[in-house]
Amino acid sequence: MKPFSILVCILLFPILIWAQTHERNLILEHWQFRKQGDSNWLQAKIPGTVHTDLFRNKIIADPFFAANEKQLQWIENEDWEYEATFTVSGTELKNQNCFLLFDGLDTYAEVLLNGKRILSADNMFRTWKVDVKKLLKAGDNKIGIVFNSAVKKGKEAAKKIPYTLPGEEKVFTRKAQYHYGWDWGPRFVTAGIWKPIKLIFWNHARIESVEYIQKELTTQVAKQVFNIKIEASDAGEYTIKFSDQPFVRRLNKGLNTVSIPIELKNPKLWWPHGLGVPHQYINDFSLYRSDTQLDWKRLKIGLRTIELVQKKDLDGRSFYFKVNGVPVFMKGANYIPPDSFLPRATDSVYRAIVKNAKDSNMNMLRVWGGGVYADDAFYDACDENGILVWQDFMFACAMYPGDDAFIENVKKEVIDNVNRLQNHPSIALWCGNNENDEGWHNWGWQKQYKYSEADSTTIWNNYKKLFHDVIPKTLDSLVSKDKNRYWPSSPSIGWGKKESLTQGDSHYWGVWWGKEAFEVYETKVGRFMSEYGFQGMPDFETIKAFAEAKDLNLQSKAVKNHQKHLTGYETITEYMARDYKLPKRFEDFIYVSQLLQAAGIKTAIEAHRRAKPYCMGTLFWQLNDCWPVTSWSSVDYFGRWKALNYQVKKSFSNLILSVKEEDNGYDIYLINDGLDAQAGQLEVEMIDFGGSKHWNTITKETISANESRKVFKIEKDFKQEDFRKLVLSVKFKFNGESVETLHYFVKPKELTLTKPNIQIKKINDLTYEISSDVLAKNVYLSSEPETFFSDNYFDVLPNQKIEIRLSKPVEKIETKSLFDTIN
Ligand code: BMA
Repeated sequence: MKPFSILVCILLFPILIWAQTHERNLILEHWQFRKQGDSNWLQAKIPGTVHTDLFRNKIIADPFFAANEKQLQWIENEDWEYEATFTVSGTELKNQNCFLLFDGLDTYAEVLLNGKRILSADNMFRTWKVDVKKLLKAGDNKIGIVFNSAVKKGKEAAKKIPYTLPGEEKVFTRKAQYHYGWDWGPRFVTAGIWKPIKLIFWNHARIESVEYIQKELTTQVAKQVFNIKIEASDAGEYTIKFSDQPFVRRLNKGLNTVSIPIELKNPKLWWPHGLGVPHQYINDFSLYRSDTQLDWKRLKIGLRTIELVQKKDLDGRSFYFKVNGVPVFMKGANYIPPDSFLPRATDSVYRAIVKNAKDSNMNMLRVWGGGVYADDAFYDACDENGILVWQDFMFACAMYPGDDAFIENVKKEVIDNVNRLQNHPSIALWCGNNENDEGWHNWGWQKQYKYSEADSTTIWNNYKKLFHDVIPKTLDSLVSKDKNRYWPSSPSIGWGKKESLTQGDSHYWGVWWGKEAFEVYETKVGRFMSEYGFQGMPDFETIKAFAEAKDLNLQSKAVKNHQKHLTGYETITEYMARDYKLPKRFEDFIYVSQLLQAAGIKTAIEAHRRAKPYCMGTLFWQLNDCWPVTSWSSVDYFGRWKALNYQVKKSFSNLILSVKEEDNGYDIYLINDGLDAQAGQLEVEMIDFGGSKHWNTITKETISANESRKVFKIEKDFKQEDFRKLVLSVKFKFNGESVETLHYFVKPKELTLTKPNIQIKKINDLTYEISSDVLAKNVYLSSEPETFFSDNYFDVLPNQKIEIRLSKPVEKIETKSLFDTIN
C-alpha cells in the first residue's frame, strides 16, 4: 500500500465505522458464573453450559466418565448466574442504532444490562434481539444473565393443568428434549449461553435477511426473486447492488422488503449426492446510501426442484421425493445432536458428520425432533455435499400443551428457524414431530395416565392445533410454494397397523423393540422407511475413554450406565445368540455386537431397496451419538465407524447386488439408483472356504436407470453340498467397474470356520493388500489411534486380494476375524 492510501484509510476509518453496520461478539469478553446464592465467581467459557463450566473449574468430574452422570443431577435444580463487563467506545456510541442479538439462550434467562432488565427468554430455539442504544454507556457496561432451573420451571407449569402429559415436565419447556435423557443419551438438563451474543451497531439502514424464491426452473432458465428485508432508521433513497447491478429504491422508516428478480440462463442444477454435482451459486448483496456501503450479505443457493409425491395407487399411496424431475430413492439415517453439551460441537464436528454421511453414500439425513435445529455449519455442509434434509420441528415422543403462551412461543420459534433454514437447497421436508401421533394412538398413554374423555379430547385437540394448524400455517406465511412441503408427524401411522406399510412414512420397530427376527424386515417394507434400527456397541477405544480397565465388562456400573435402553444388553445378547456363538471376552463381544448390528441393518436396507419403486426411502436409526454409548448409531461419539457404517457404505452404493433366499431358490437382484442403464456380465460362483469352486455360471445382464430388478434365479438343487462350508460369490462387471456380494447359506454360528492365515502386504505407506489362505470372516483391522481404513470388518475369500487404503502411515496393523471369537 502506498503511504497516501494509508493516510486516506486512517482518515476514513472513523467515518467507515460510523457508517457501516458492524458487529462485536460478546463471547470474547471475560465471563464469569456462579450458582445463585454463592459468593464466589468462577471463570466461564461462552458459548457454553453450566456443566462444562463446572467441569473446567474442576468443581465436578467429567460428566461422561463412568457413572458420574448420576452424581450430577443436582445441577439441573439450581439457578445459575453469568456476567461479563464489556467496554463500549465513544465512537461506537455515536452509531444511530445498536442492539444485542442473542443467538441462543438455554433456556429460562433473565438478562440485565447495566442493572436494567432487558429480556426474559424462555425458548432455547429462538433468537432474541434487544435495542440497547439508550442503555449503553461509554466505558464499562455490565451484562448479567440469570438462568432459572428448567426442571423447576417445567414442574411449576405442569402443576397448572389437571392431568399429566406424556413427556411430563419437559414438554412445557422449549428446550432440547434429549437433555432430559433418552434411550441413547444421558440426562444433563443444561443451562447457559449456548450460542454467541452479538452487539451490533448500524446507521441509516441494515440488511436484516435475504430470502430466496425460485419462481421457475428449467434447464434453460432459472427465474428467481430475492426478497431483501431492510430495516431503516432513516427514510430515503438507497441502492442495493447485486453483482454490480444497482437497484435504487426508496425505503421507509422501519422494515422494508425489496424484491429483486434475477433471471439466469442455462442454470447449473443442484443434485443430491450420487446423482450429480450439488452446484451452488453465490449471491452477494450490498446496501448503499449515496456512495457509502452500509451493509452486505452473502447468500449461497442451489437450484433444484423438489416434490413429495403422494399418489393413490393399487396398494395405497406413494411417498417419494422427485428432485429435478427424477424420482430419487432416499438413502440415509436419522441424525441426533452431536453432543449432550452442544456448544462443544465445533463446525468441524458438523462437517465431519455430514462427510461421514456422504462417504457412506447417503443422500438424506433426518434431523430428528427430540434434539435441536442444527447449527448453520450442518446445513452448509449438507448443501455442499448434496445431502438432503428431512427437518423435524423439535417435538418428540410426547404430547405438548396448547395454552396461548406456549403456542405463541412455538410460533416465534418456527419463524426464527424456518427463516434461518429456508434458503438451504438441502431442506427437502418440514415435519411436525417425531412419533407424537404414533405415541398417542399406539403406546397406551390414555390408560397409563388414566385420562378422562374430556382430558383426552383436550390433549388431542392441542395436538391438532399445533401440528395441523399453527405450525403449517406459520410455515405457509414464511415460505414460498417451492419450499412448502410439510408432513405433520413421522411416522404417520404406527408400526402395528397394516396401513403403515402402504402409505406415508414408516418407523419399523418390530425388530429390536418387538424382538422379531431380522428376516422380518424383508416382509415389513413400507413406502418410505424413516426409522428402524438395531444397537451395536461402540469401538473398544471409545469404551476405554469412559471406563477404567477393571470396568471393562458388561456388569460394571460404568458400562451399564452407557447403555440407556432398559434391556439393551439383554436384547443384543438375545439376538446374538440366535446368529453367533456368544464370545467370552468383552472385546470380542463388542466386535460381534457390531457384526450383528451390521448384518441386521443390511437385511433391512437391501429389502427396502429391492422393493423400489414401491419403497422409495430408507433412513436407519441412527447416524451418530451425543456421548460415548452403546446405541443404534453407525458412527460413535468420537467419529469412529462401527461395522454398520462400513456395511452401509456398501449397501447404499448406487449399484448393488442383493441375494434373497426364497423357498425354491436364491433370487439375485440388481439395484441401480444411478441415472444411466448398465449392461454387463453377471458371474455367480459357489465356492467352499478353502477356495474350491463347486459351481459357477456367467450371464449377460442389463439394468435400467433407477431400477431394481430380479435378474437371475438359482434353483435349490444342490443336494449333496455341505452348506456350512460354502459361500455364493456374485459379481456384476460393467463399464470397467465391478460390484460384488457374498451370500452365506447358514447363520454365522453354523459356519465351519478354520483358522485363517491373514497376510498383510504393504504396497505403499497408505495402501495395503489383505489376503488369506482360507475364508477369513469379518476381518477387523486396527492400528494406532484414529487410523481410518477404507474398509473394515470385510470377508476375505481364499485367492482374493483386498486393497485397503489408510488415512495415515502406521507402524503396525493388527487383525482379528470371527474365528478368533469362538476359540
Ligand atoms: C425411535 C426414535 C427415538 C428412539 C429410537 C430408539 O423411535 O424416534 O425416540 O431413540 O426410536 O428407541
